[in-house]
Amino acid sequence: MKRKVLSKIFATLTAVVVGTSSFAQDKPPNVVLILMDNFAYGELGSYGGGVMRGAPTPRLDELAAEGLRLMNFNVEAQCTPSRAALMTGRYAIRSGNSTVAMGSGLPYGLTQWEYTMAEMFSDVGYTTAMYGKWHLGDREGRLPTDQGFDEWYGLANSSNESSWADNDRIPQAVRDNMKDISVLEGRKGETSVPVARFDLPMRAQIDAEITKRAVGFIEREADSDKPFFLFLPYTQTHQPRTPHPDFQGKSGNGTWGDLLMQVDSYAGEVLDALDAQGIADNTIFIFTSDNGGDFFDDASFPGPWRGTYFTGLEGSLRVPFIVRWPGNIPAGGVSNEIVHEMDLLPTLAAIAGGTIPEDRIIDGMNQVDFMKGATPISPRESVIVYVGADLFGVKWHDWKVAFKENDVGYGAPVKVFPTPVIYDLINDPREERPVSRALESNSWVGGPVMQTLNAHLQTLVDEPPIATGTPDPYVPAN
Ligand SMILES: [Ca+2]
Ligand SMILES: [Ca+2]
Repeated sequence: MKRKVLSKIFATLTAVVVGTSSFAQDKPPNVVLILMDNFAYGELGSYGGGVMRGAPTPRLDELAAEGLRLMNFNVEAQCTPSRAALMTGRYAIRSGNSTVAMGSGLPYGLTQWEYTMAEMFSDVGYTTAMYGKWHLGDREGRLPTDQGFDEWYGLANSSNESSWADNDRIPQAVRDNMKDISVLEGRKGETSVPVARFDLPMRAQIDAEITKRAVGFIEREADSDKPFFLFLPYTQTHQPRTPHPDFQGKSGNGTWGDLLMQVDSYAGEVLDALDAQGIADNTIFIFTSDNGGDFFDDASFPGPWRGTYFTGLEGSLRVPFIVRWPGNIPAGGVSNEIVHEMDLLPTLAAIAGGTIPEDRIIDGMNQVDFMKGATPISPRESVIVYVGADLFGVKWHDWKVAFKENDVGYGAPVKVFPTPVIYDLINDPREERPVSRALESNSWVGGPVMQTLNAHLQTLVDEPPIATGTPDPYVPAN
């Protein structure tokens, strides 16, 4: 490791001596994007959790101190929609991914027509890899290597399938009709192949393997003349929650504390690999989550907010977001400005020199100036709140207008408000007081919110969403 750092310094010196600009300055930054699964807003120490949630999170707290920490970073409410929005820079309803797939047999995920973050990076010369949970399609043509990744390892679907592997209540006729539940591996242009049976013991192991592969990738790519995009959608802390044997029982506070230790430790291993290769300064490092916490009773702390994933509440939509880019993003920043995961595509494209398509609606906004501290204001004023294909409300600045509400993401009925309610997210962060002073003196909020919503609804008329289950090749009608 030391020798590599020295050789890098020597190469830089040589470049300066011979009068060319140094290689490190010319190369666009690498990007490491950690996407946790069902990891709620309040879990990290830097978000009010850590020891209070059973284990300190020193590595990720240090990362927050070195970078920018957002308090109003928004995502979609479920796994597949969130990943679709992240990858495409578009609300998930546009790509036919408004809900998680329920095994209908139709193809789900992204049509090849969608332009993903990985394709953007690939088109400007990045090496791209994904290790982890995809959940954007589970058949040939829909896997990560069909959408811009040079290689991948992990799960096509979600982690709950690990509990089906040895489930003796599944009738043989049903099992015969099920796909094998496997961990897959693949390279661009090749068929992905099963490399492990995805059962509960493997469930406990897979995030360690993801980390090992991430470290190996960084070691392999550090000296390349190409920058890299490394996407790490970890599989914990989605249910079933199973710490690796290395962490089982280590926190003394139960499964959640053990997992929190594991999450922080694995992120630390990836950070250490960047340091060891001497490339941390030229790497944008992002840590975030696909949606809020689980609805099962043994996990999920949304911090000051209320609700689980699969709801339209802030506890579903706001997740931790830390971005570090030394020398470019001021250290120690904290902001309550609205940013959405869809913004990452245009933001990272602007940094990497990529372009985003102009033949379709892109909802993401370029946040480079905001993240670099050139302005304290995010260009984003609003978020349309969907749960599935259902419109639940609109966030606009510090307000939310809700048309529908469910208190828990599963097994709870949806309340439909005959007249939309206004939540004041500054004074009522838990969204518990729909009839409050906010209604009396701030019903003006309805104006800008309804205008925002109408503009959004018009885009769905102008460019009809791709129907769920649409096969490839998809070609837009207009
Ligand atoms: Ca999720
Ligand atoms: Ca594509």
